[in-house]
Amino acid sequence: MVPVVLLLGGVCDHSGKIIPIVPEFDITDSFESGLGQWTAQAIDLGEPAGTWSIQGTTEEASAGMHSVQLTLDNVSSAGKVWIERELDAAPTQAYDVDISFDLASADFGTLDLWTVIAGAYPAPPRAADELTFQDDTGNGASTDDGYHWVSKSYTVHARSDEEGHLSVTIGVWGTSETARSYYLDNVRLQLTRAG
Ligand SMILES: [Ca+2]
Repeated sequence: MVPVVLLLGGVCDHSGKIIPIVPEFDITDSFESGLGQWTAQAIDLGEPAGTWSIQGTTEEASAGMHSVQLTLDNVSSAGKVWIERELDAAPTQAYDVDISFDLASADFGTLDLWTVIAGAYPAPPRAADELTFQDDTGNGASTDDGYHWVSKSYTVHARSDEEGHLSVTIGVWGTSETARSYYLDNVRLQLTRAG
């Protein structure tokens, strides 16, 4: 019998028993040992380029003792910094990619917020029009009282290349000419084959 896909996220076998759909990849990273399998990337830094850094830190953490700090002196008002991880997936396979993480931001209110980057691609993005931009970096506070952790969760769709390459990015797009730092922690990537 052909399995019937249920809205609850499972399939029925011939006896009617529900078999949960298990993601092909279920990756968590709390950065307790630095960047691990993630690499640091930056583009559109201006001329001369604004300084930036991406590194492990104990200044902030939402899980454990460590997180990743993203810092950008955004002299171009267009800089983008992100961490990137390449996965070894099935060749030319479409995936639903759930990307969730905690973001510590000092951006309060509703004005002059930066923009979150979160996406998945067959080849690592190296230009602004190849990136996926999400919502803003606001921390939910109405006054300037330092960093707050915000939980972020996005679902994107991507197809791996012929060799199974699939890259995931998480970062920020600097949309104003200021210098800022953000922190990432508690990343979870879940990839499920799309039909
Ligand atoms: Ca951590």
